[in-house]
Amino acid sequence: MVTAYIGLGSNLEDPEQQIRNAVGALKTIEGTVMFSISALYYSRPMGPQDQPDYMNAVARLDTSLSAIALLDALQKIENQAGRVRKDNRWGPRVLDLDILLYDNNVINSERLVVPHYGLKEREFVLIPLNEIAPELCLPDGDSIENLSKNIPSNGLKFHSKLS
Ligand code: A4P
Ligand code: MG
Repeated sequence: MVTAYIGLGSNLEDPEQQIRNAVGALKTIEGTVMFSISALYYSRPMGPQDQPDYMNAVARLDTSLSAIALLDALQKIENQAGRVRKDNRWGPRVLDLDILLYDNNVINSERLVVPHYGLKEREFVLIPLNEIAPELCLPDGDSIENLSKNIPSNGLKFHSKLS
């Protein structure tokens, strides 16, 4: 089994419900168990500002799937939530599921870059990740606890517990 961390985000069509539904769907991925889930956080949009605030959370999954098979499963869940991929970078979305970490693996393929390229700069990833895995280190040795301590909170707000 491999430990993977997944970033969940939504800012359209009842984001809280979208994240709750996605958590339910993550639990049904074959060969996978959800070990833990952070609280739900409100965050200011990164990227274009003319879009609603986001809800974000981070889940820890233990999985026997390869990284690509896990990505396929996540994209299926995004599609089932009605996600339509548009060209506007960082635009609003019903559901975004990103693989943040896949054990200590470094992956640089056409479809998959792990650790996720924005992990170290995003308070809405680091703070929920630190909530569930403060002891975690990235493949380059950086500690999640240090990264999350040093990131400006940018208005990130606890919303509610998910579990
Ligand atoms: N891909 C490569 N690596 C990964 C990975 N580690 N996990 C590829 C998931 N997918 C990965 O993704 C585009 C392609 O990235 C996929 O087909 C996959 O093969 P996408 O989900 O279709 O597009 P995207 O998410 O719009 O692109 P991008 O650039 O990854 O967006 P981001 O960086 O995820 O940003 N503000 C707040 N507050 N909270 C948010 O959650 N999210 C975004 C999206 C913008 N602003 C936000 C938030
Ligand atoms: Mg994405």
